Amino acid sequence: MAKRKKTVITYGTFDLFHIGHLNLFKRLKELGNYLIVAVSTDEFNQLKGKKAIIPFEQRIEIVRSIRHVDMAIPEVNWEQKLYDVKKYSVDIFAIGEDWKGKFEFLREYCEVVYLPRTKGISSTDIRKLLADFNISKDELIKAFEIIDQLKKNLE
Ligand code: C2G
Repeated sequence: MAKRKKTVITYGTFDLFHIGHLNLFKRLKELGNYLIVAVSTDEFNQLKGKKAIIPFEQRIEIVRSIRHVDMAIPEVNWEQKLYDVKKYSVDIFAIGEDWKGKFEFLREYCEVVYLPRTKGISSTDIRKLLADFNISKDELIKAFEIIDQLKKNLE
C-alpha cells in the first residue's frame, strides 16, 4: 500500500548554505515524506530588510539540489504562505524557532511546527567572519615585509 503523501513546507533566505540549513531540512523531512522549500527572492529579501551575498538563482539551485528537498519555489511576499498551503495541500508548515508564534494563523489549515535552530552558526556570523578577513593591501604588504625580515634573521 503506497504511503500517503505528507507534505512539509518551509521558507527562508538560505544564504551561504550551511549545516544549520541542512540540519533543518533533515528534521523537516523526518516530519513528512515530501519537502517543499520556498527560497526568498532578492526583491523579497529587501522587504525583509536582508541582503543575501549569494544571488537568488544560485540560492534556489543549491536548495533544489539537496537530496532532502523535493521541490524548491520562490518566496516573493509574506502573504503567499496561505496560498502555498492550499495549492500544495501542505500537511505541516515548519520553520526555525526564531519565528516562534509568528505563523499561528496557519494552524487553521495545517500543523505549525517551530524547530530548534542549530547553535553556533548563521549566515550573519559567516558574513561577519568574511568581513573580518578584509585585510587592506598595505597591511598585507607590511605582513610580507615582516616575514621576509624574519627569514633573513634566521639565515
Ligand atoms: N536556521 C537554523 N539554524 C541556524 C540558522 C538558520 O535552523 N543556525 C533556520 C532558520 O530558523 C530558518 C531557516 O534556517 O527556519 C532559514 O533561515 P534564514 O535563511 O535566515 O531565513 P529567514 O531570513 O529567517 O527567512 O517567511 C519566512 C522567512 O523567509 C524566513
